[in-house]
Formats: sequence, structure tokens, C-alpha cells
Amino acid sequence: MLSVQQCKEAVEPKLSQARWIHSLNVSKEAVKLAKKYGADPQKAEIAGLLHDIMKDTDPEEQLQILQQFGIILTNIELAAPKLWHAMSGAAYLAHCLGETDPDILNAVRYHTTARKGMSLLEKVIYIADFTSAERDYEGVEQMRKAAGQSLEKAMEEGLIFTIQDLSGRKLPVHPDTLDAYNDWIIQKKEK
Ligand code: DGI
Ligand code: FE
Ligand code: FE
Repeated sequence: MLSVQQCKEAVEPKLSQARWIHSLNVSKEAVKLAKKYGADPQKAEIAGLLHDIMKDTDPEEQLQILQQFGIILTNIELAAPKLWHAMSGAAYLAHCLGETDPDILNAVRYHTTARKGMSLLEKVIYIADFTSAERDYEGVEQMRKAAGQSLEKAMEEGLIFTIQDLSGRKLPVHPDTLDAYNDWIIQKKEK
């Protein structure tokens, strides 16, 4: 597993100032959530620092990384360039930086779409990305409140927010996001 120092040295030069501050804030928020909900705070710190490592990289280069490591995009993924940084980020971390921890790699890989059956760490990073200190979108206070109440409540809010936002903008919704949402709703009904 990469150390905090190694992560900082790898990520900072790849990001704009604003995106680097976002990453530091997500990391800090993830540690807080990890401590509250029983995830590993050290992994949360690292995954938070790493999660957007490819966000400011040229999309063409992101595609190249995906191709280089044999990752084939579905039609939906091809139509949604905002998803590429999570996929190429995880591939870059595994193949170029030698990160071996599967939970950290999955937390980066699924931080944008979420997926069905997420680990505690994956949920922590997904939510920390919504509630980090500099976020100021409409509804952020509701998300912060949910994150303070329960991880599951915050996942629900995040998934609903994302699906509403994307469908409102007539953008494709990734099947992993819909799977996560449907699974959540079904399990809730069964309780
Ligand atoms: O990288 P961040 O900006 O910190 O946050 P993020 O990785 O959650 O990315 C959010 C962006 O990704 C936002 O513009 C919406 C977009 N996005 C998230 N899920 C989907 C999506 N875009 C499409 N088309 N489909 C998705 O399922
Ligand atoms: Fe991201
Ligand atoms: Fe982010």
C-alpha cells in the first residue's frame, strides 16, 4: 500500500490547485467518516488523496491508459467522459504506481458511479466526495446531514441526487449507479 507521503507526491503534480485542495478535503472528510462508521482511517486517507488522480489529465490520455491496460469501455462509458477518470485512475494506480490494496483501488474505481455491494471504504469515499469542505452545490447541507446520520442514508441521498441530476440533464446513467440504487431500494423494502 502506498504511504500518505507517496500519494501526495504522486497526486499533487497531476492536479490543478483547486482539484488538489478538493482531494485533500475529501481525504480529511473520508478519515472522519471512516472513524465514525468503522472503516480503516488510514486507507480512507489514502483513497481520498488518490481518488481524482486522473481528473485533470487530458481525456485522450485517459483513454490511452484504459486501452493500454486492456480495459474495454461499454457504449455508455464511451458516451460519458466524466466516468473515465475513475476507471483510468484505478488502472494507473495499480499498474503505474504499484498500489496493490484492492479495497483502495475499488474505492477509486467506483467513486463516481457507485455500484451494488460496496465495501465500507467504497461508501466512505463516495460520500466524502459529496460532502468535502469546499463543496457548495445546492443540497450539500442535506447531504452533510445525512452523512452525519448514517452511511446508508447518505448513500441513498447520493444515488438519488446523481440519478436526478443526470436524467435532468439528459445524460446517460451508468448501470452500476442504477444497480446500486435498485439494490438499496429493494433491500430497504425487505426490512
Ligand atoms: O470528480 P468529482 O468532480 O470530484 O466527482 P465525481 O467523480 O463524482 O464526478 C462527478 C461528475 O461525473 C458529474 O459531472 C456527473 C458525472 N457522472 C457521475 N455519474 C455519471 C456521470 N455522468 C454520466 N454521464 N453518467 C453517470 O452515471
Ligand atoms: Fe471524481
Ligand atoms: Fe472528487
